[in-house]
Amino acid sequence: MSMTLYDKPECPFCWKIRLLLAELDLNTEIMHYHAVGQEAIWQRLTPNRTVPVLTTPDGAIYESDVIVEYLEELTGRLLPKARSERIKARHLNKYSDTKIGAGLREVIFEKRDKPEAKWDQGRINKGIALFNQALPFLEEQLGDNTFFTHDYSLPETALTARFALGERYGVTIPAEFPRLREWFARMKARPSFGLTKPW
Ligand SMILES: N[C@@H](CCC(=O)N[C@@H](CS)C(=O)NCC(=O)O)C(=O)O
Repeated sequence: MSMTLYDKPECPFCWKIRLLLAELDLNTEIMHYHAVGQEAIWQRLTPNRTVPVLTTPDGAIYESDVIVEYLEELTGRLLPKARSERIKARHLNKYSDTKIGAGLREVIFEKRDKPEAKWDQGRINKGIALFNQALPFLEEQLGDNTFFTHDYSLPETALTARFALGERYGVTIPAEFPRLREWFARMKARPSFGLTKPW
């Protein structure tokens, strides 16, 4: 089956999908959305003008949550089997995009493409504080388990991409969250991380 992912390497939504595709071992062409000759094609595929966009034999999908559901329907291997665990996986995916994303966005948008002398340290500190406030819930949801649900699943892909982008911009998980730190180290050791990281 032929699929193409229109992608921006540092986009957390795209990285989540790249991780899913790598973990599911689905052979997909990865196309930078601004690659020569591709931008107009990508624009025709999405009314939102965002990435990721996945072209599939069933049509183009231009919302990452819809891509996730499609890949689950296709493979049945993406979400946990138990209904309660599926709810947890979906909730954590949303939590990653909203609560974890909110703090990181402040830091990344402030630091990206700006010389350090021009950084607004107040905005950066506010972002880090928001990020840190979102961590106790995740530490509690993880508990002593290897994964957030019984096996590697959607929360792993969503949170790995967010945490790794944060780390790239100097935001790390504080020592008071040891289980989360160990979990993140395990995620970075997986082949899918090396295969999909943008740098
Ligand atoms: N709700 C969308 C959000 C996607 C999104 O915001 N993508 C950003 C990059 S992270 C984007 O495409 N921005 C336009 C651009 O970078 O040109 C989804 O989940 O797919």
